[in-house]
Amino acid sequence: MPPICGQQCCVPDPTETSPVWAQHLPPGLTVAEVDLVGAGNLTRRWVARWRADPTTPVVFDDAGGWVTGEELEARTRRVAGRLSAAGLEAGDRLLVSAQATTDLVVAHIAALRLGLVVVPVNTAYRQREVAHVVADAWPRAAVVDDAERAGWILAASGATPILVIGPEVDLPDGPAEVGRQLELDSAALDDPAVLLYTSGTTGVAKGAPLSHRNLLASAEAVVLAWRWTPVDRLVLALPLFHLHGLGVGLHGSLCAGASIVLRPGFGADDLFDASRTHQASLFFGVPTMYARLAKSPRLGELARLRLCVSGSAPLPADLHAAVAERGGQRIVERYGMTETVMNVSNPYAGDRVPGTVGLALPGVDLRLDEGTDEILVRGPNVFSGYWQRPEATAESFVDGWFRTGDVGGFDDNGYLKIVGRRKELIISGGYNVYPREVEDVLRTHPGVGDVAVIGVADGVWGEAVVAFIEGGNIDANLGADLLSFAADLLAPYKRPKRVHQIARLPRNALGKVIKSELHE
Ligand code: MCA
Ligand code: AMP
Repeated sequence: MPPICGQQCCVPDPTETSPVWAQHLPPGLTVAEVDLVGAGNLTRRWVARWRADPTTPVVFDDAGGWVTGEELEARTRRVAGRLSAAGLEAGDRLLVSAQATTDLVVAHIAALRLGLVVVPVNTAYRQREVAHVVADAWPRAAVVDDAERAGWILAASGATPILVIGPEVDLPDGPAEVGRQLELDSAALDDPAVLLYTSGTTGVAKGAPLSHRNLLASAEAVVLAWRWTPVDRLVLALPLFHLHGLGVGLHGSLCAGASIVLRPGFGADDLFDASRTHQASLFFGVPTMYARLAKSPRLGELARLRLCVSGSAPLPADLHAAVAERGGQRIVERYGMTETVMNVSNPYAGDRVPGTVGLALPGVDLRLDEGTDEILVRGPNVFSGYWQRPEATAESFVDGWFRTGDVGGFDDNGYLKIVGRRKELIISGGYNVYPREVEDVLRTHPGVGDVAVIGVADGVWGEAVVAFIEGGNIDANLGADLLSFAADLLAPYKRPKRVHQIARLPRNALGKVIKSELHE
C-alpha cells in the first residue's frame, strides 16, 4: 500500500499519498477503483439489485414475513403510482412518522422512486414539535401510524390541507396499475431525497436536506468499509426517522443487496431471538442498547454475529471491553451526523480502538480547525446547506468544510477521538437534546424565573437531561408540576430526568449562566 498520511489535520494530497481512507478498503481494491456514487441515484441502485436477484428475501417484519426483491419492486412501484395519482410530484415533501414496518419501508422507497423528499419525524414528538416541522417543511402529504399525530398534522396544515395516510398508503391505484407510463427512479444525484430536522444553538430545529449523492456516497462507504455483502442480514431495531436506522441500516442494506429483519423497537431478548431465528450477521446500535445487552445473561449470543457497530453517541471504553470479553464482539465504533451522514469509522480489518471513532470513511476528508480543534468535514456525504436558512448555512461552512461542532484530536495512529463539543448538545440514549429548546419550554411555566439545562453523565442514557430552576420561593411541587407541564410540549426523551430548584444560577459578569458550575 502507498504511504498513508497519518496527520489527518492536513488535507491529504492524492498525487503524493493515498487518502487516509485507503485503510478501509478490502484487499485488492485501490483508491482509483472506488466510485461511491456512480451514475443513477439511490433507487436505481436498489432496483438494479432486486432485478439481478429477484427471489432473494430483502425485508422481514412480524406482520408480513419476508418480502423478496421482485415483490419490493412491484409494491414500491404500485405505491409510487398511488402517490402520483394523489397529485404528488417530484420535489414535494412527504412527512413520514411511523414505527419501522415493511409498509413503512415500501412507502419510503416508493416516495424516493417518485422523486419526493421524505421528511422523517420522530414518533415521540408532541404537537408543538410536529407543528414546527409541518410549518417549516410544508409537506404535501404525510404517512403516519397514529390518529393523534395525524390530527396534529392536519391542525398544522393551514389553508392547503395535507393528505394524511397510513403506512399502507391505502389510496386508489395510479398510472402504473392502469398501464400508463409512470416516471420512476429519475431523480438527479443532487436532488434532495430526505429532509431531516436537527437543532443547534438556537434551539429551533432546522431542516437538513440530504441529496441522493450524499446518501449514496455514505451508504456505499460503509458497505465497503464494513465488508457488507448480499449474504449479510441486519437486525434493525433502530427507528427509521434518524440516519442511523434509515441512512445506514436501511439504505446500507439495500445498497449492499443484503437483507433486513425489522424490529418494532429494541429489547435485549428480542434482539437475541431475532438474530438466532433469522441467522443474522449484523447489528447496529447506540451505546444505550449495548449497555442493556451487556446486562443480559445472554450477552454471549452476540458472538454469533459477524459485526456489531455502535454510533450516535460515545461508546464508553469499559462497555467496549465488557462486550468484547463476555459478548465475543469487538464493536466497531463510528461517528456520523445528520448533515454529513457517516464520517469516520474504526476499521473492519485493522485495530478497533476503544475511545476513538477511527479513520475517515471512503470519500471523506477530515481535518481539525487550527486553534479550536473543531472537526471539519468535506466530501460527497456532506449536505450543501440548511433548508431555507442561508445564514445558518453560511455559519456552518468554512472554506467549503462543514463545521461539525465536535472537538477532536488524533492519536498516534491517526485515529480520531472526539474530546468535546463546541455546540450545546446532550445525547441521551442516542437522541439529541438541545438544552436551549428544553430551557425555552420550561421558562414558559409561570413558576419558573430562569432555568438552565445540562447533561449529566449517566450509566444508562450516556447523558441524562437535568434542569436547574432559579426561583425565589422554593416550591416542593415545582419539579413534578414542571414534568407534567413538559409532557405536553416535549418528546419524552427531552424531558428532564431530574429537576433541582436553587436560589441563584451561577452567572458570569455579563449575566450568562456558567453551566460548568452546575452540579447535582
Ligand atoms: C426512551 N426514554 C428515553 C430515551 N428513550 N429517555 C431518555 N433518552 C432516550 N433516548 C424513556 C421514555 O421516555 C420512557 O420514560 C422510558 O425511557 C422507556 O421508554 P421506551 O420507549 O420503552 O424506551 P426504549 O424503547 O427502550 O428506548 C430506548 C432506546 C431508544 C431503544 C435506546 O431511545 C432509541 O431507539 N434510541 C436510538 C435513537 C437513534 O436512532 N438515534 C440516532 C440519531 P418514562 O418511563 O419516564 O415514560 S443520531 C444519528 O442518526 C446520527 C447520524 C448518528 O451518528 O447515528
Ligand atoms: P445528530 O445531530 O443527531 O446527527 O447527531 C450527531 C452528533 O452525535 C455528532 O455531532 C456527535 O456529537 C454525536 N456522535 C455521533 N456519533 C458519535 C460517536 N461515535 N461518538 C461521539 N459522538 C458521536
